Amino acid sequence: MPLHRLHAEQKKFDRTFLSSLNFDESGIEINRLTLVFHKLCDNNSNQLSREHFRDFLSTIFDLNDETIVERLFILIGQGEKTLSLKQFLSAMNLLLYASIDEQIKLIFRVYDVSADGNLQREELFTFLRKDLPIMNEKEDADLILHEFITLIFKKFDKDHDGVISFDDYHRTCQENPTLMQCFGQVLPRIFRKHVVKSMLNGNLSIISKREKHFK
Ligand SMILES: [Ca+2]
Ligand SMILES: [Ca+2]
Repeated sequence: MPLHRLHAEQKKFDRTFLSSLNFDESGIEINRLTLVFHKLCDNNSNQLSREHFRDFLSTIFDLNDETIVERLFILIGQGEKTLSLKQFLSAMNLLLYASIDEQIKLIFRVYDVSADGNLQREELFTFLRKDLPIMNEKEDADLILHEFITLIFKKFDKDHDGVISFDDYHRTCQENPTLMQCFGQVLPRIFRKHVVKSMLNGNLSIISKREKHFK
C-alpha cells in the first residue's frame, strides 16, 4: 500500500500491518473503509461497538449467525469490548481478501470455542443445533443431530482420535472446499464479496458525501 495514498491516521500503523493488507493499490478501499468505520463509531469515540459491528456484518455481508459473529468479534478484538480502526481494517481484509489457507485458519478458530486446537462434538453441536427446524420432540432433534455429527466426524477426523484437529480440518477442506463452512457461515459468499468491493470502488453516495469532510 503506497504511503502517500494514506491519511495521517493510517500512516501511524506499523509497516508490517500495512504490508499485510490486500486492499487496492489506489488506496480507495482502505480510505473508504476508514470512513465507514468512523461513521459506525458512536460520538467520535474511534471505537466500534459489538452491536454496530454485528449490524454492519448483517447488512453489508449478509452474515447473520449471531454465535459466529460473536466469535468473530472476540477473535478480531482479542477479547476487548470494542474494535479499533486497525482491528476493523484487519477484519475487512480477511472478509474480502483472505487466501484459502487464511480462510481455513480463521473458520477453524471461530468454530474452536474452547481454543484448544481441536473441534469437539459439543462445539459442533452448539453451532449446528440452532439451525435445526423446530421439532415437536427435542430429543428427536438432538438424536438426529448427534447422528449427523457422527457422519461429519467420519469425514473430518482423519486419524480417528475422536476430535477434529486443525490438520484434520485443513486436509478435509483442501480435498473438498465446499465443506469449509459446513458448521456455519463465517465468511461472506463470493457474490457478496464482489458486491462490497464494487460498492467500495464505486460512487457510493453515502460515502462520497463524507469524503468531502474527511479530506
Ligand atoms: Ca475446541
Ligand atoms: Ca482427529
